Amino acid sequence: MSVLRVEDAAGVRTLTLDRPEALNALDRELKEVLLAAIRGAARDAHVRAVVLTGAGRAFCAGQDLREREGSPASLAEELQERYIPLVLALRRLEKPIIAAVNGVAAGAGLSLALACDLRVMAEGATLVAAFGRIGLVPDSGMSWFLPRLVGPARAAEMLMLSDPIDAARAERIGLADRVVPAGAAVTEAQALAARLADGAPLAQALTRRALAYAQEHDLEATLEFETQLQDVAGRSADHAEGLRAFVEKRPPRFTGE
Ligand code: T3D
Repeated sequence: MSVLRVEDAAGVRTLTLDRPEALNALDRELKEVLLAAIRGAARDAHVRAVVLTGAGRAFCAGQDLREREGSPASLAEELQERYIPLVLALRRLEKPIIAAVNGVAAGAGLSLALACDLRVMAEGATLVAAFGRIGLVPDSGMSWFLPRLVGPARAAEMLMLSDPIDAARAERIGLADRVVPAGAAVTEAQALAARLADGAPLAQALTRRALAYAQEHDLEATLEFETQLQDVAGRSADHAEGLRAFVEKRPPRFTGE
């Protein structure tokens, strides 16, 4: 039985972390299977958007602490070999990805949710930094994502206290894009992903690239980068189709070319 469920519908691939008995904690197998699945989604032209979620009552409780306890493996090695490739694969995926935070997201599980473009959160779900509680520092990109989303003071509070953030607060401070009733996070995320899957794939990929670039460059460099990307998008068949559809007053049919 796999620790990851993969389901496709209408251009949306849903990846479900499936170790509910351990709150979908990330053991070595799950990290490796998830990385392969993200790379598979990147290669598959039928996949136009991705939803990441967890089975049972949790999204993901981070590193599997039972696997870690008593293990002689170095944490740095685990990060370099498994967590960093996972976070970079999520960020470099040229397709929109939505985290359906159906339940608690803790430690590296929260990092995975933050690496996604959008987060749909269920009422009753919580976000917990968790690292400090077990004498660790933030990893898997948490100290990069969190201050960019909520500002440095709130990030410091979350990382230093590790208090659970409920869905209402998560929405207020910009960690959740939508809050939905318990049990509805996956269907809401899939509906949102289906809308994204109808968009122009090349434009979405380039938009993701533009946002990532802008996080690290000044306005002048970003204006130049946007111009280069627009040059590419402006030559695409999808842009021509978008213009035709506008003039003909009909919905566009984008192909990704
Ligand atoms: O180590 C490296 O390689 C470096 C990378 C580190 C990255 C990290 O993610 S470090 C942070 C690791 N995660 C945590 O510290 C979170 C640990 N879990 C919790 O704090 C709590 O479980 C939660 C706040 C997530 C949820 O609390 P609650 O009360 O809803 O559930 P629970 O009763 O604590 O857990 C339910 C079961 O899941 C329980 O198993 P049992 O007793 O029913 O057999 C518990 O042991 C298991 N579980 C929860 N989290 C983990 C886990 N099992 C393994 N690993 C976990 N992370």
